[in-house]
Amino acid sequence: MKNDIQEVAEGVELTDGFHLLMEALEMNGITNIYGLLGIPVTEIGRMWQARGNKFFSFRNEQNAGYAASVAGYLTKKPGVCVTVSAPGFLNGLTALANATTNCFPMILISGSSEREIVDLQQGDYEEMDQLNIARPHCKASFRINRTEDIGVAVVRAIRTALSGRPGGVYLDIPARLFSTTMSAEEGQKSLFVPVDPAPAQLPAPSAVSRAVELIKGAKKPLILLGKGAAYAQCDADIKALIEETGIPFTPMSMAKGLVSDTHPQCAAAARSMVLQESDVVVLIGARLNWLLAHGKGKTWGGAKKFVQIDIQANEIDSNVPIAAPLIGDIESCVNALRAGLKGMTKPAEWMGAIAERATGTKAKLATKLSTATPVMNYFNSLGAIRDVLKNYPDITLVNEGANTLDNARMVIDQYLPRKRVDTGTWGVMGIGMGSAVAAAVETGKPVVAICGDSAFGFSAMEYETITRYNLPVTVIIMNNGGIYRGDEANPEHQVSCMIFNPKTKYDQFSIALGGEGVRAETPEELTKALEASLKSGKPTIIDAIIDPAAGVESGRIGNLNIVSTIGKK
Ligand code: FYN
Ligand code: ADP
Ligand code: MG
Repeated sequence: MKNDIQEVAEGVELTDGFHLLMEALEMNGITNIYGLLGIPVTEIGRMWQARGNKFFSFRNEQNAGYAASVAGYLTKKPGVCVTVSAPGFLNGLTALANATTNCFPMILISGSSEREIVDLQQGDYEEMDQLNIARPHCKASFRINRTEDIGVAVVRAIRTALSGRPGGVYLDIPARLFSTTMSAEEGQKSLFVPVDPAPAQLPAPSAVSRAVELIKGAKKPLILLGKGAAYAQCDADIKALIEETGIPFTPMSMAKGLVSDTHPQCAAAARSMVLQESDVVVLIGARLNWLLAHGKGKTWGGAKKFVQIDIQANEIDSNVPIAAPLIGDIESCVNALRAGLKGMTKPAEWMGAIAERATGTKAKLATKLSTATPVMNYFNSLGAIRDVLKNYPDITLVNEGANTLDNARMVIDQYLPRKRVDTGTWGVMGIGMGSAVAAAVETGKPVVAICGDSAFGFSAMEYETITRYNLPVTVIIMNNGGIYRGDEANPEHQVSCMIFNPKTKYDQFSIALGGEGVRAETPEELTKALEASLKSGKPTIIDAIIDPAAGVESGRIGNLNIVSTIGKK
């Protein structure tokens, strides 16, 4: 980019902050940036594209940030999001915090106001002390003050995001730095690529033997796969551990498909039984947080011992005592276990009992999926979707909502690793369109997003981002006209706080934004619309009309929905 580099009288070729930042990112293999441009980062977008890279320009930074975090999860390289200062930064920060919570590697780069004005609170354009605001919400918050530090800062951000437990990093760049110049030759020398930014971490042999003994002595062992295991990209090793030991496994939501949901050892359809009855549970990249009832209580039934594989040492004992912690990277730990467990007797009887329960549950569900109703419910609509998606195992499924999420997780099988992106550790709504963009961009394959009508609303305008980039994304909106349900009565002279305008037509919304739009009122219409959309590869919204009375308050986590103890006054 010779044009952008100024020549000065002395004849020293100069570079500036913009160029050094872009070169540092390129040198480290970053080709896609997700973001939203404006003062002071606008130039980055144009120049990044002119250099032959991709800049995906969003309508709200939160969604660009979700896209970057999902790119990080899918590729094991930090996803990069660029925003303007103050409000843009704050929007992006939500996604950075979500990335950190989910252990997704991501770097948020925001332009900021000048230090001398911010620090004296003199009132700059979009003034905000971004560096300190970001700090508690990510793994590290760095500011670059000198052009010669851009290279080291980018490397530090990458290593921090990727090493140990992955997560988010904030990189603060005061506006003036972007145009500050230095010698191009010196600048070039300041850039580098980190050696081994996510090093293997081997478990101690004594820790391995402890875990091996515990597993060998189990009568009813269980392997629980989390999204950390999916992220680790050692899919074949995990499958081998499962098959060599004959231990049943059950996946957490985003680990579905890491080993196929249709694998004979998959215990997902006997979930409550295996959590309760197992005696030794091997957690692989899954935390005993709220999603697992903190490892205790009636979900977990009688006494049991845990083996926990995690890279983060202080995750151990965070909720219940862990009998055999295995600290290290998942690939090394899984292979160490495989070596120690070679020739182990397979728990055939236990596996048989689970298979029997799973067959029964699946048969029960099958009846629900095929029941004809005047208006679609969650089961017959999702059943229709499931039957189509069976033929497209390599699409990425994005899923958000309450009932939509819980029922789709139960009904729709995943066959391949990292093909399901959902609301994650926080159970956050609004990840839909950002995740869909990233999944389409990073995998180069089609995406189907199944969203509740409420959940879709959080990122709906990014549907224009999808049509603008002509991404092969089908959005199925499970339209029941409200949050949880769409049939709540209006209080006198008011509109209920739980419902939406029943005249909303999401298929028309799609057409208005340059996509295809189809309304589906029956499972047959839904099947036809989804098949056509996957065939066409065009951005499409299918407005799936669901019975307003079909939903359940808070889906399957109604127990978390606090209600007044004294009732209505
Ligand atoms: C699973 N199941 C099946 C199958 N797979 N039945 C038949 N066939 C198949 N293939 C059964 C399984 O045995 C369970 O029944 C039930 O379906 C649900 O399975 P799931 O989803 O694995 O288990 P559960 O208990 O719902 O999981 C707990 C959870 C999960 C907390 C991990 O609910 C979750 O990830 N929730 C996120 C919720 C969220 O973020 N919501 C946002 C809400 S927003 P049983 O064995 O009978 O239990 C604001 O409201
Ligand atoms: P889920 O929600 O699917 O249960 P979590 O996000 O709770 O999964 O847990 C993921 C866990 O995986 C985190 O504790 C994280 O430290 C761990 N983890 C992520 N990547 C690796 C890795 N490569 N090796 C070991 N542990 C990892
Ligand atoms: Mg709804």
